[in-house]
Amino acid sequence: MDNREGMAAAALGDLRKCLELAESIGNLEYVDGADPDLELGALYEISLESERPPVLVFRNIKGYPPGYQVAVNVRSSEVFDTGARGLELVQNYRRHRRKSVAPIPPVVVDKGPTLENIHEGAAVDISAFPAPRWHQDDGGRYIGTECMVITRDPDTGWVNFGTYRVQVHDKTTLVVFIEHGKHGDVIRRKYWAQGKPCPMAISVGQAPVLGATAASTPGPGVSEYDIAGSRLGRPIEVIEGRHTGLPFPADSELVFEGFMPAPEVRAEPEGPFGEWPGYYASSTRPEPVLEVKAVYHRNDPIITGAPPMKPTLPGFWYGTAGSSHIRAAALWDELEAAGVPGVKGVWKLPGGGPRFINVIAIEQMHQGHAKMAGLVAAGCGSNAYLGRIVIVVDHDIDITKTAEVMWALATRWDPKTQTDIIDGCWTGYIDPMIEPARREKDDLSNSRIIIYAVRPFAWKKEFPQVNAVRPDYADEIRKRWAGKLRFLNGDSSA
Ligand SMILES: Cc1cc2nc3c(=O)[nH]c(=O)nc-3n(C[C@H](O)[C@H](O)[C@H](O)COP(=O)(O)O)c2cc1C
Ligand SMILES: [Mn+2]
Repeated sequence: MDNREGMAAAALGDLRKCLELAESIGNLEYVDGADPDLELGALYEISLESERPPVLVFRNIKGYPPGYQVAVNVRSSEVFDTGARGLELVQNYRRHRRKSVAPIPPVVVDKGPTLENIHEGAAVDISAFPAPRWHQDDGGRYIGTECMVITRDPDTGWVNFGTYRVQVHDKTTLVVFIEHGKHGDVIRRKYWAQGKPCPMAISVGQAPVLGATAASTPGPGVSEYDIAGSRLGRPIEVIEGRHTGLPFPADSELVFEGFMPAPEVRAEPEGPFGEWPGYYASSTRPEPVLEVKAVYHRNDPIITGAPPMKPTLPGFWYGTAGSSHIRAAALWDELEAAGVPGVKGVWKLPGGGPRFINVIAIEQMHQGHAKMAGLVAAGCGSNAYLGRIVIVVDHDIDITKTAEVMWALATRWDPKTQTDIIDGCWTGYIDPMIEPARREKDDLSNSRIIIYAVRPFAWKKEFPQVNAVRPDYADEIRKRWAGKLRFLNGDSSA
């Protein structure tokens, strides 16, 4: 176990080390000669039919230098597998988050492998790097999926980074899709309000810890660099870009640096792009662009990829882009921070990806307790964007089993009296339920249902008993009959 934790820690802070370790345990497969136009993406999608696919490293990519690579399934690699599953895994993520209470800010260095190659001015050529067209109906090639889009708040100096998809437009232009209200959006608007373009740096290959923090939602003013540093227990080394002064990781594989003018000045079509809800909902819109002034890259750069796939794919729900366990951990923390007592578990039901279907198990302590949990879950920071359903259940329900949750709905929920519907909540273009006329007007909001599938507190004591063998008696019986009955073989409770 110690060994595994050592391996995970080493892999977290260094992409190349991570790939080396994955290969050493037989969890990495090289794919030679794939076409970045659809073939690479199809192989990735098929790999997600397994809950724990191997890391795939595409090299000798058709049309590119042999050493230029694309790596997928990195953060879901077995190198990070401590054996924990279900709520235990969610609890592990919560412990990681708690470690991050003391921030460790990054340190600026002036050397690093990212500086091995620098192209500026006429030498800038984005098309030199393999950018896959991931899905059949995508409108272009996406170089940024598991990436970090770095900006600095002009008022406070706060450095934020987030994962937002990045499409190749031409040799010097990238189109970036940031949903309204995300930190990168809030920050860029401040520059535009001053009549300036927003300075921006985008890393498209970096340590797994940075991909993980880029997709997480620490509050405004909190730098993801500080969180990543404390996850590692050491500061992230950064280099300040020549044109913007923005800090990017000194060991980034490939960084684009430049400026993003206001959309009134310049916007280019973005999308369509296959999205994690399982559709092409955001279609094509004009979006702001990054005009690239400098490209920095390591020799033989490795681009990390995590394009979204339909959330019914086991490997997607479990893995990098799905982040379901990580988002469940964030929601659990926020429920407790908001003062909700008795939370026994938080889960994201498969099919809803990391956001749509939230299940919370509570040990009911007083009347209104379930409502308290449901209302916080429907609106708190990590869960506010693109939610749909919150289900509160009693703690005897095993929320990691969909049938158990459905059973709670079937038997403890009176739809008329145990439901809240709330309108006007935060959603985005990728929500397939925004009707075309509203989408056109950028009128983006959706509604939420909160289902209280709990024994009504007022008559909880009179609620019919559950028809199931008591767990302690079941254990006793298993032991008594162990080895005497074939159907008990393989049972682990001996
Ligand atoms: C693989 C992946 C792709 C993502 N793509 C986008 C995107 O294109 N646009 C977006 O607004 N959010 C996207 N997200 C979600 C954001 O990364 C997430 O909301 C994050 O909290 C944003 O950082 P921020 O809170 O600093 O704004 C993506 C997440 C992942 C894991
Ligand atoms: Mn942020």
